[in-house]
Amino acid sequence: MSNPRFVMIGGFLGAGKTTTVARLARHYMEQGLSVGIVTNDQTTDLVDTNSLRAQGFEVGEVAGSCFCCNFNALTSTVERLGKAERPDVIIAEPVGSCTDLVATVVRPLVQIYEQPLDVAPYGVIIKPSHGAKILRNEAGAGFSPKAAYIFRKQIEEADFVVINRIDEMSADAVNDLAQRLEEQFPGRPILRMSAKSGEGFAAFCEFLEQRGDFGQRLMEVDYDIYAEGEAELGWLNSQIRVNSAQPFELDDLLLDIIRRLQTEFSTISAETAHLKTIGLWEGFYGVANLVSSFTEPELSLPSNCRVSQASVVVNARVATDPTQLERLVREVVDAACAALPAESQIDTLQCFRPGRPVPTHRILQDATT
Ligand SMILES: Nc1nc2c(ncn2[C@@H]2O[C@H](COP(=O)(O)OP(=O)(O)O)[C@@H](O)[C@H]2O)c(=O)[nH]1
Ligand SMILES: [Mg+2]
Repeated sequence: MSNPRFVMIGGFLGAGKTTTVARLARHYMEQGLSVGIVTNDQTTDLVDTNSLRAQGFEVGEVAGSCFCCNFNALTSTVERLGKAERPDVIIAEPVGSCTDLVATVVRPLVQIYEQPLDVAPYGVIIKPSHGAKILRNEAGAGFSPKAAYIFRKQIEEADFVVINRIDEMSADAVNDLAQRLEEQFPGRPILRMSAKSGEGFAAFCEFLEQRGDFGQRLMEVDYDIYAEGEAELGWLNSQIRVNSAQPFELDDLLLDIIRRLQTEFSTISAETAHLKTIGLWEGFYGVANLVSSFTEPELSLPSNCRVSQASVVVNARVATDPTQLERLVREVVDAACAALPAESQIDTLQCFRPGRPVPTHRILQDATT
């Protein structure tokens, strides 16, 4: 039997990684392959894990630190995937604020990990609303120069780059972005895709099938800038129980929470990297997202369901102080539930700035050099 294919999909917060992971998992399963997914976050209660599980995928989660800083948690989670035997394909989604993943995850998997994996080329997905500003060197682009540094490092180490969300863009805007990528990061193949509509997805899958000299780019990373860039974001995960005497539209509540948060953050001029929420009730689920301060909230996966109870998970990555972030999320959840009217009970809430990344391994040389 051949070794499991390991596909890691990188990209900044809100770029479209989870949407791509779900589409890719479905694509492999339609070919009769078994698939296991590994999600990752700085803490527990991750919307992505809930959403991918609700969609019926087998998901292992590394929570509490990123793949790079807890490499052994990644490999032990990979080993727990699959029932009787290892899955044919393992798809991994790292934390969106991580970089240096080739040195800290890809090479250690190839060179140190004792269970052989067939590691696919590493693709990095770009959210145009975020990437275009940074690549145009616009003032104030990408939260801060340090966060923009992380975005640039993500592209620098990629085997290939994917411009996502082309369904929303003019051909000129896509070409402009591609040209800037080519000029600033020469030599990386650039794909154009909509993870949502599926346009360009076949070419993406084809690229992932390639074998060759991937994961070879040597990259300097200033861990001080990287750590400070990550720490500029307030990070919040929370799980809430909602109960109402009268049935309510679950999707309306999810969108209302996101809309109210967007308003609060814009009032205090705090830039949003990604807000996401999932509502779950007896096999039904809905997901709402906001991927920047300058776009509209959207219902990414509608539940189309009226409920009187739900479990709601909220994840926020916003350039603001964690104390303020926690206060605003608590107020917004209260207000959105009171408006139904429904009672809300926050069961868990973690809010912090990500700590300095300290990778378990950092291999700067390819095995062949
Ligand atoms: N219009 C459009 N929206 C997308 C596309 N890919 C992802 N999204 C939306 O962008 C938001 C963030 O996507 P997600 O996959 O969670 O990003 P991640 O943070 O990188 O995992 C969700 O609302 C998705 O529905 C796309 O190709 N086009
Ligand atoms: Mg995700």
